[in-house]
Amino acid sequence: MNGKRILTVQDLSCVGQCSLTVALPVLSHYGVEAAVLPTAVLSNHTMFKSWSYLDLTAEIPAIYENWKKNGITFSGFLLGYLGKVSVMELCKRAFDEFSSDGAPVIIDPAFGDNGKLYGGFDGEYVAAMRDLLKRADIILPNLTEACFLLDEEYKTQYGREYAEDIVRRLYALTGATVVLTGVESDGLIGELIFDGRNCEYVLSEKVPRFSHGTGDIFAAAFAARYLNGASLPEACAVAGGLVADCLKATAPEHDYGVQFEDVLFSQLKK
Ligand code: PXL
Repeated sequence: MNGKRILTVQDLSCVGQCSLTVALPVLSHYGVEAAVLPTAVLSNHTMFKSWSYLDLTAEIPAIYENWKKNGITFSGFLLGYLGKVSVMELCKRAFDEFSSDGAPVIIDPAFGDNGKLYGGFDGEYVAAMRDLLKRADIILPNLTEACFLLDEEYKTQYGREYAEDIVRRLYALTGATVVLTGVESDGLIGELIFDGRNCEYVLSEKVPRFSHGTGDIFAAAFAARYLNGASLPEACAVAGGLVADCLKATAPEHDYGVQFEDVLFSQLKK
């Protein structure tokens, strides 16, 4: 173990195989110590018919006060579903106060999919996220989030020119390296990386299935591999491969997340 400790900031959905319930096992499995800042506790994620929501913003200053007293710092940050604008301001404080040298800030905007915002989010949330992303080193939007961030029309049919224009504009907006996820090209699916100089695609076979939580799995595996020294394309390939394997392993009738557990377990046995 090389001693990397990442702080992941996202909600705890008690049921739903998303956010912290996937980030924790995946980060650990791929070799980094996972520390958490839970932003909210939900009964289940917001793709279910109903959900309860306990906002934890009020607790965060006390958590920070004690991290300060205990001299705690982090070698990286991974932000996912934050839930409230108030949490975003506190995230900026965390970057200022708890970064060890060179700690990358990786942000998945995690506010929408399939052309729509998740339940409970609106234009104000998107605007605040636009601002927060300026603090990131790497951002991991899907195409839906990219379009909301850029006020761009969401398309399901597009060419490489459209995707490359999107990543260039996101880079101009945020100054962060852009890893656009769920990009489809030539019948394949994967990521388009833009680091301010070159566009690079990391594509593989498309598993013909959609599921919630795949973005969270991708982000956790990507962040862990990147923090442990993988290049951006290598981290994308590992994370994208994991998502594909999880989709394949998920029973057809299982409709709220991916059954990633057997996939991780079988990797351990190798
Ligand atoms: O997987 C993204 C996500 C995370 N957390 C909550 C969600 C969702 C997607 O719907 O509702 C609470």
